Amino acid sequence: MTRHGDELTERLRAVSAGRYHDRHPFNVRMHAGELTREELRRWIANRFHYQRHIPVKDALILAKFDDPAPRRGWLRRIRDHDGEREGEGGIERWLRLGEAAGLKREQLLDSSRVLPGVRLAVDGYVNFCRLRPVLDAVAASLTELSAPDLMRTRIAAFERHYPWIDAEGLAYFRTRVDQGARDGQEALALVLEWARTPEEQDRAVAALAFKCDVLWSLLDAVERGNAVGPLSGGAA
Ligand code: PQQ
Repeated sequence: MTRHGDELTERLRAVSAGRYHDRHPFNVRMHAGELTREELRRWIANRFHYQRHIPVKDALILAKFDDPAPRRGWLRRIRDHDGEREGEGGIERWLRLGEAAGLKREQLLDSSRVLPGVRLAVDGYVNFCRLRPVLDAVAASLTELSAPDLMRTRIAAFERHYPWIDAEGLAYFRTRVDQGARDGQEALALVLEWARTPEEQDRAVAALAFKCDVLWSLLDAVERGNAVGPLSGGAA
């Protein structure tokens, strides 16, 4: 790798090391087995809001590519989440995780449990990818370089501390270990290719920091729960 590539990779890794949500108190409690059933269900229902918007933001990024090769790779991400047909893909696997945890899929699909702060965090990420140049939007996805380790920790924690969730419900996380690693490496190669000037490199680092903040804010809202008052229609 070129020297500029090494330096930028190092800067990006430093951002993740300091700000990635694996260190968020809610995740720390999840991994220690300290979450109640209700807290876990709240997390699953709210994280579904994030999951279902990932292919939307990926479609916005797709439209920014000029070349077929990155478009092909990015299209695969949308397929990973949406599946090739009904009943397949990451979104379906997340719905099954919800069911394994005792939630009805309608409770996830109707967004009735989505907290205001989660809505804003997800909107923030989608709009960032909608409005920013392709370099920034792709760099924001680089949290995925850290996600596989977190998935492994999470799978072990669920198996150990939350056996009431059927092991089959964990298929989402198992699939994401490899998908996340591959997606992260592909996105990193693009960012290293594109971010040549100091200004571009600063933008890539800032985009990753922003994305870490999105994930952190989402967990802040989940941790706080419904203390701000009932959600619209009292559906919570
Ligand atoms: N991040 C992206 C992205 O930004 O394109 C896509 C995903 C993540 C996923 O599909 C995930 O499942 C996912 N999961 C976690 C997690 O559960 O902690 C984190 C992240 C991430 O780091 O952005 C993603």
